[in-house]
This record gives sequence, C-alpha cells and structure tokens, in this order.
Amino acid sequence: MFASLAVLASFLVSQAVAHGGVTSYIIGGTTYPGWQPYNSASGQRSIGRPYSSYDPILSVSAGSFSCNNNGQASAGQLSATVAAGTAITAKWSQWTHAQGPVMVYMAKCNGACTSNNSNSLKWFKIAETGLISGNLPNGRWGTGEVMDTLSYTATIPASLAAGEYLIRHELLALHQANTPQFYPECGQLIVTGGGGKTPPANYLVSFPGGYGANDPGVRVDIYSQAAQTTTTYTVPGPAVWNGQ
Ligand SMILES: *[C@@H]1O[C@H](CO)[C@@H](O)[C@H](O)[C@H]1NC(C)=O
Ligand SMILES: [Cu+2]
Repeated sequence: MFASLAVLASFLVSQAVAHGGVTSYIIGGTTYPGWQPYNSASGQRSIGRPYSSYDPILSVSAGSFSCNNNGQASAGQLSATVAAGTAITAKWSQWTHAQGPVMVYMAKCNGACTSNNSNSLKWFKIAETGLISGNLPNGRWGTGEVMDTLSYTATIPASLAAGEYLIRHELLALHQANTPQFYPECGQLIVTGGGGKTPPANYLVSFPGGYGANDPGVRVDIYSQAAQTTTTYTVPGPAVWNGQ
C-alpha cells in the first residue's frame, strides 16, 4: 500500500514536471517575461496572459482552448509594443514531446486587449511547423525542434494593420494515439507601423471552434501500420496568412 502510493505520488510529480508552457518572449532583442504558472498569480506583471499549469488541454471544445485559461487578462496585464515585420521568439522553460506541430496565431482586439476575452476574438495563423521530414512516428516535427531549442520564432506580417493583438503559441503533442494534447499560451502585443492589412474571413477562426476532434491533423495514430509509411501531415486550422 505504502509502496504503491509512493509510486503514484512520483508518477503525479513527473506528470506535473513534464509538459510545458511559454514563459518568456524575445522581441527585437528585448526579453519580456511571460506568465509563470507556478508562481503566485498575485503581483505578476507580464505580457503573457495568465494560465494555471503546464498540463495539456485534451478537448478541442474546452472553454480554455484559446489561451489556456478563462479568456481573461491578468490583473497586472502588460503588452509589448512591437513594429509590424518584427520577429517574436517564444521561449518555453521546458518541453518534452517530439511529435506534433507548432502553430502561431494572432487575433486583433477590439480596442484594448486587456478588456477582451480571448474566446470572443477571431484568430489567424502567422506560422506553423508540422512534419519537417521522415514518417509520423520517427520523423522530425516542429515540436521536436521546440524540444531541442525551447523556442520558436515567427514574424509578425509586415503588412499587418497597427493595433492591439493577442499572440497565441500552440504546441500540439501527438505521442498518444488518437489522444491529442494541446498546449496554447497567449501574450499581448501593441503592433505599430504595418500596412493597414487584416486577413480575409477565410483565414479567421474562433477558439474553441477552430478545430474538429476528427480533423486529419488532430485525431492521429502515429503508431499505426500506415503511419510508418506516412510522410505528410496536415496541420490543423486555417492556412497561414501571408500578409496579402
Ligand atoms: C473588447 O474591448 C473593447 C473595449 O476596449 C470593447 O468595446 C469590445 O466590445 C471588446 N470586444 C470583445 C470581442 O470582447
Ligand atoms: Cu506532456
């Protein structure tokens, strides 16, 4: 009894220690602290939207799907000011899964992002890295690169209209057959400059809602016989908006 409790306890600890979340951003050479889910929420001031743990979201219809929280800004919410066309590097303190895509979305706020719930915004994709090479179980994936570098860099479209935006980094881990794990975190940006453009409606999705549980890139068994010889993968969500 004692031994099995000890085994269970160590299993729970290792689960909490595994997984990951965005904990800082590098924008134009400046490092901005992100949300720290294992510190007290009170007094945190960061450009990261709050979230409570590194644990995955297991349903595409979860109410927390947009920003891994209830959709609200933190009490000490900050935003980073960034010129359109700038590269943003998100950094994870830890990440442990090597199969699945990385996706980066933005959503234009209606006025001040701090007073907008992320569940009511329309998201467009600015970057994605799916299966880079090889087959589904053993190939090189976007999340494998994040595992090695603990970072992912995407560029804000230079043509994007100035204004307040959320940026959403999502890791999708596919290491459990037909049981996708979603790890989204959001940050707040004030985009300056730009070319006044916003994406057309066919590039916009809501979260939750943007993915279906049976989308080809969502419900995947990377250990099936067929997966051994599959070298293509359809990243979920809309096409990446190229700024046109
Ligand atoms: C966003 O916040 C603004 C206030 O800055 C408000 O007028 C608007 O209705 C909000 N929009 C959404 C989608 O929540
Ligand atoms: Cu995990």
